[in-house]
Order: sequence, then C-alpha cells, then structure tokens
Amino acid sequence: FVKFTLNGKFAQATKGTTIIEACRTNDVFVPTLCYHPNLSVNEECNLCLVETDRTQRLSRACSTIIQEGMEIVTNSENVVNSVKHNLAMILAEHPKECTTCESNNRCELQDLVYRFGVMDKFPRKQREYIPKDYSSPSLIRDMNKCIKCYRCVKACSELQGMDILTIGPDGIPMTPKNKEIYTTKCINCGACSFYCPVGAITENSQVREVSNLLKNKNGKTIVFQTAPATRVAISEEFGMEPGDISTGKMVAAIRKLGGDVVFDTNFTADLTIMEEGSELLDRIKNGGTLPMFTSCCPGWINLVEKDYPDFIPNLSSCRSPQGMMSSLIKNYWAERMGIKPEDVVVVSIMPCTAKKDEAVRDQLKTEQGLQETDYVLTTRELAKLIKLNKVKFASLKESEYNNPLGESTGAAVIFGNTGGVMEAALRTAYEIALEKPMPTLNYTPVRGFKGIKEATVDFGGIDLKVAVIHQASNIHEYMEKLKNGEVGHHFVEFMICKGGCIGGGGEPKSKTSDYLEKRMKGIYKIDDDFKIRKSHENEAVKQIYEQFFEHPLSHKSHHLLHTHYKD
Ligand code: HC0
Ligand code: SF4
Repeated sequence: FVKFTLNGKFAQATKGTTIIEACRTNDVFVPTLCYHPNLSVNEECNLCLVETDRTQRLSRACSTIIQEGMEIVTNSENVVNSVKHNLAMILAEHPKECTTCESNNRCELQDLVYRFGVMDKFPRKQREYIPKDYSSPSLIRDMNKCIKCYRCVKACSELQGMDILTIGPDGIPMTPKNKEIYTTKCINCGACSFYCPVGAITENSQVREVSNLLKNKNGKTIVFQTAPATRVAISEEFGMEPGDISTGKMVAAIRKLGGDVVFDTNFTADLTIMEEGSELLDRIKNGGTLPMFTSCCPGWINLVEKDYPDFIPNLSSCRSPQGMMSSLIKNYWAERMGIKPEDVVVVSIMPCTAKKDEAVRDQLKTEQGLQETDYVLTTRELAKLIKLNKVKFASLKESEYNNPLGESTGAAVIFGNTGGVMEAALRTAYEIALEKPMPTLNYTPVRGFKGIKEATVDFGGIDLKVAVIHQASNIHEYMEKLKNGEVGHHFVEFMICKGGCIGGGGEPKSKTSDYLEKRMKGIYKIDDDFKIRKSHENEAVKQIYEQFFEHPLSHKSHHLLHTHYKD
C-alpha cells in the first residue's frame, strides 16, 4: 500500500494504482474524455488534471502512479480553471449540434461542459468538413463531432483486434483508405460506438421510425421481441444497478409505448438449441464438418464471411434466435392469427448493433421478399424511446410476454452470457444422446470471463470436446490455432463482444467498472430461478414441433429456421 492525501483526507491505495483509479475508488470525481478503464491510457484530452504536491504543477491523473506521501488535490481553483480552459478549447472545435445529435443527454462532453459551467468563449475553430458515413445499417459516423480521444480506435484494435479504425493524418480516426465503413472488413460489432464519449460514432438509430410507427400504426400489428441480455442491462438507464432484472418492466414499457404483442427471443433461443443440438449430433454421427461453430452472433458471422471464408461450412446453419423469431412471426404466427405478413411489423430489441445488419440480410427475407425483422433497436435505443415518451420505467407494474412465442426456459436466458449457448446446448444434447440428464446443470467450465474456455464432456463413449471464445481479439487467436491444427474441438461457441451479449455494443454505457460481472450474475440468477432449465422441456417448443415442424431439422424447419452464408 501507498499512503497519500486526497483533497486533504488521508487515503491509501495498492502500489502501482493511477491517481484516476484511486480517485474513482474513493468517489472523488476527476473529469476525462479519453480515459476508459477497459482501454490503454491515451493522454489526449488533458482534462484529468490534478495537483500532487504543494506546488501548482499539474499532472494527468490517468497516467500518474500514486507515490507515497502525495498530496493530491482535484478541486483547487488552479485545477478547475485549467479544466475549464481545456474544455472550452475542445468546444471551440465541436459542431455543437446537440439538438439533433443521437448522443444528446448521454454525451460525456455535454455533461462536463454543464458540470464545469464552461462558456463557449473561444472563436470557432473551423475544421474541414468530413462527409458523414451512413453506409452501415449498424453505425453512423459523423467524424466532425470527433474530439480526438481515440477510444474508438483502441476499442477496435485492443479489444476486438480488428484494426478498422486508425488515426488519420489530421488526427481524426479513419477507415482503411477512408472508405465507407460498410465496405471495409468492419464487423459492425459497435464497440467503437460503445466507447465513443460523444456523438461521432453512434448506432444507426431507428428510434424516430419506430416512434412514428407506434403513433401512427396505419393498420399494422406491431410485434416486439426482446433479446436475453437486454433484461439485465436496461435497468441501468433508469437509475437501477447493472444486473437488476427488469424483464417484466421492459415488457410493460413496450406495451405502454404501443407495442401490440411482445414475444421473447428466448423462446427461439430454446428452439435454436433443439435445431443446433440435433445438427451437432447429426454431424458427429454422419461425418459432417467439425468443429461446428455456433451461428447466433452476427458480428461473428460477419467475421467468418470476411476473414475466415474457408470456415463457412463449419458454421451451424441455424438462423440466430432473432432470425428464427422474426421468421416464425411472419411465416407462422401471422397466418394463425389471420393477419397478412405484410401487415405485421417486427421490432426487435437487442443488445447489439450488428443485429441491425443481420436484419437486412437477403437470406432472411420471406418468400415474397419482405424483410422479416423490420427494425432493430438496441437496449440504449429502447431506453431512449421510453424516456422520450416519459414512461416511468422504475415504477411500472410488471407485465408478461404474449404466448406461445413468449415461453422460455433458464437455458434460453443464459444465451446472453459467454458460454451460455454451449451450456444450454449441452443440457439438451447430453440428455438426448444419453437419455439421462447431465450430472449437473450448472456447467461451470464454460462460465466466466476467461477469453478461451475449453472443456471435455463425457458423452457416453465419446469425449465431446468443446470450446467457448468471446471478444474478437481472442477469436482471432483461436482461429489462427485452428488453422494451424493446434486445437481440435467438436463444437465451439463464438461471441464477438467481451462477456457475450451482455457486453454488446448496443448495451447501456455503464459508468461502473464491474457492470459486466453484475449483468452476468443477473442472467444466471434468472436461470437459477426458472423451474424449467432445459430447452427441450419448454412446453411451447414441444407444441410447435407437434403441431408444425414435426421434428428438428425437418423440411419445414430447414425452410424457416435455417439459413446460408455469403462466400
Ligand atoms: Fe444475443 Fe442471441 S444471445 S445473439 O447474444 O443466440 O444480440 O442477448 O438475442 O439472436 O437469443 C444478442 C443476446 C440474442 C440472438 C439470442 C443468440
Ligand atoms: Fe471496429 Fe467493431 Fe467499430 Fe467496426 S464496429 S469499426 S469492427 S469496433
């Protein structure tokens, strides 16, 4: 430990701690725009200034390690005036289009400008105009708003190993050869938008479209579906803790907004297990391509198609649960309800920006050419819609999903965590193959934050080797090993974001450092509290096979629940 004073109060921290981290643990506010605990230090914004001795010399809190006996001051007139000056300089270069900005009210620059009472006092420093990039269904880039913090560059390279964004000659992050982002190898994961503190890179929002639709339905039936990971994160937007379970409130909020029907993507997560588990057993029995890869994460699908096309045959042919649900709504449910598919609008609530890109895939259109998922709102966007409509989320009375596509199990909700698809698949495949349940349902070797998790399951004579990889940088590492024949598994789960969907690029931008752990716990708590924790025991899933699909991998299920990929 080192001992120091912080604004006159005695404090201590472990050796090697930076001043900014020590301030945060002690609840002392230090402004910053470029620092983020998940990224390496940038030293770009010059806002985290502190005094460390009795002289008025200023140090950056992000890169200064605490030394024994330091007298750290964060709130002197000297510090505050310097921060104000530097903020005003950033503001002078900023377009200040808050009224139309996607990040209005959730912008870190705006927050600091208000907090420090900064006036827009310097003459406007005009930058050369950079055309906005609307090419991606997932993201919008307006680099005129960039404050040069480089958090997007670091998220893309350090966390995702993608290196799509680099620092251009003018200091503004750019794509390879300045091409529109959708034409690059970008996988639409949205990590850049998650870490952008302002409105330079944002999700390609459909809040306005969905808001208008809900106000003027024009005879359409609006059907929502909500992904597993949304229910443990949306709470953060309404003053609750990460991991607080808000399933019922979220459904109630959607109904208040005017959603006619609310289904649960978890239902099709259970259905995915039936199809994907059967596909795996079939590949093992009949010499199909192994390892089989999960196919539910759209960032991962983009990565395989763009960087590892030789491995397309390894991908399960199952559509993602989002894709399966929208297909069921338009091709199965609508007919049963006597509604024309073209009169149904599907709005999907996802933790993920890449789901917006998945929704526009040609392979996921009805035979008549209708897009099956009409709109995808991220968890952040749903929260925005709820706030715009002044719905009091925290005090809403919980509501239930509609049936039959709203019924699910504990196995489905864990899809939101890294390792969850694997654990759910094992719970079912084991029981189908061995005709007895797994010795333990909580299969811990595939849980937790380790980047590459491996396990061997005794499948009655066969040692089933599985692996679970999350976060794109770890995926690159695994894929290189696979190419070199250094790993051999039967079944591998891939999720592009750290932690899985709970860490999706469209989730709330949490201010706490342990938000992923808390969301993960919330997901496992929902699973623990379910009476039914295996996908094949979902009564509504059983029914849909009895009444419609007949059995997994049937002709009908191939048609509506499976897909193919671009090569
Ligand atoms: Fe996921 Fe999904 S679990 S990808 O992470 O499989 O986005 O939450 O909705 O589709 O169910 C995201 C989350 C989903 C899908 C499911 C899968
Ligand atoms: Fe990089 Fe992901 Fe952003 Fe694309 S979406 S630029 S891959 S961080």
